[in-house]
Amino acid sequence: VNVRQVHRTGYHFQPTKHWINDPNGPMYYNGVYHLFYQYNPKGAVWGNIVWAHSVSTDLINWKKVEHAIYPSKPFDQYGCWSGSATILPGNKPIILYTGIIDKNNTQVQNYAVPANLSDPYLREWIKPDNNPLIVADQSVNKTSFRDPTTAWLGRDGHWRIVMGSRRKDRGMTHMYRSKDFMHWTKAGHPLHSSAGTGNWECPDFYPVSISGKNGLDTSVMGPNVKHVLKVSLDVTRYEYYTLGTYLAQQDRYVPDKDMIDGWNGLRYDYGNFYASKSFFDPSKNRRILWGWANESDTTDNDVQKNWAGIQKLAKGEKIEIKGITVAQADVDVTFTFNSLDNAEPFDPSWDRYDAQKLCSQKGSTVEGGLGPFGLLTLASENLEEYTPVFFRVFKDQNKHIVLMCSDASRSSLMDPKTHMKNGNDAYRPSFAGFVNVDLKDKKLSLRSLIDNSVVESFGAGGKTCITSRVYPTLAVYGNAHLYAFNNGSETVNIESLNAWTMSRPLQMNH
Ligand code: DQQ
Repeated sequence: VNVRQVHRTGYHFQPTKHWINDPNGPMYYNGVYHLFYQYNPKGAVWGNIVWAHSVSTDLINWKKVEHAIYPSKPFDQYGCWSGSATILPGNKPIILYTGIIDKNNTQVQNYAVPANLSDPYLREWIKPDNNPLIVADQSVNKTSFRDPTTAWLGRDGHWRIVMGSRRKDRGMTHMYRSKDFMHWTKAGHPLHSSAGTGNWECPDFYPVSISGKNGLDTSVMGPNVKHVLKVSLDVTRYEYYTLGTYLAQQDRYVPDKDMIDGWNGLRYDYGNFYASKSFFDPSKNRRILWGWANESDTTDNDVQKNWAGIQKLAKGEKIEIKGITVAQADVDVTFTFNSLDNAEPFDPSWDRYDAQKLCSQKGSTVEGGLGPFGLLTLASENLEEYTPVFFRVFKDQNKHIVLMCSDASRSSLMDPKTHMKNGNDAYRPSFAGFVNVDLKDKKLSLRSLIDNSVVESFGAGGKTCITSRVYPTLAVYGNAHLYAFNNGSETVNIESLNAWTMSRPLQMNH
């Protein structure tokens, strides 16, 4: 076995070889899910970017088909960058993407359409001669003008899209409108902008229901609808989102009062997750989100183990979860505790927004009051390597603050200095987020999807998500261990714990 293959993901989407970055143009069309993605057909570093294409009927088993879009015309000869799909009336998919037209990275917006709508996989895409559709005018920074969104239809019957951009240091989404999808006019103002956030990439703008749990199609508006604007911040490589109101009359998006634009805003995922994009799946009335979990390293049918009864974890205890393949597993655990009295005080000098700093100071072995408790994933026999995912509860005047950490710093014995990524040490921070949860039922749940080099965790039913990429040397395959642990003085109970081995889909023909 090639040693590098031990870190291949089993059930997260990954091409069989070479570089992948942003998910592009995800859509559901006539019973088939399509995922396009930024891909280098020639190597394992960013470059030579094409839109690779895979299809699936269940989002688990994927089949790779021909590259959909690749540089071949003057309007994209230096690169085919990110973009989105829209299904036009008459059930006609269309892709908008960013073309790079010169060595200076000048960006234009192009479209592509399927050559044959009766091919169930839509293998071949055509880039008509009236491209590019949109070229930056004088008011637009033409090297920061990319990643068109899925279009939405206004009440006036005109389509709208936004592109990520900036004016100096102000991040913004330039908006364009069109009656026929072919002729686009720039709106007089951006849909939204925010000072000091730097360039915005991969914007995503969509409605969410405030009265139900179903996802909504992108053009839905109305009284029970709010909107989400998500952007990827080029400077920090973090994404954030706000929830707010789309003022359709003025064509402006206004974040809610308590929302924060920029680094301190809410994130879908507090770990390694970028350039995400969502789409509406009409077959299940849900909105599905794909994100890119960048490599951080250098250049049976499922067995279920159900635990009966309550397990107690006193301070310093850990119990091993056995009977499954823990290097490729889905673990769902609910912790309960009898009291919040032992929670450590939250020092007012700590930065309320810098969860990551707090986790780096208060790691899984630093004893606390209520917590740290959680899971030790991808652990080697003698704990030379492990990736702990855990909670720590603080008291702050009359409320509690819950911190969730996914600490990659002890994940691998590989020397981060000798295994450099782009000239930097391997990226192994202690990812972290605060969990906005009310602890009155004295319960915290944690679910982790462990996939050889991925640890993707959902705190409190997904209120806070953290994805880490880790590359253990000992804790691989059958040599990996999984534990539940507690290093706080307050005893915690495991109210329920379910763990499953995840199989590798039969057709990992990405
Ligand atoms: N990646 C693409 C760009 C996008 C960036 C290029 C985000 O279109 O802005 O591969 O990761």
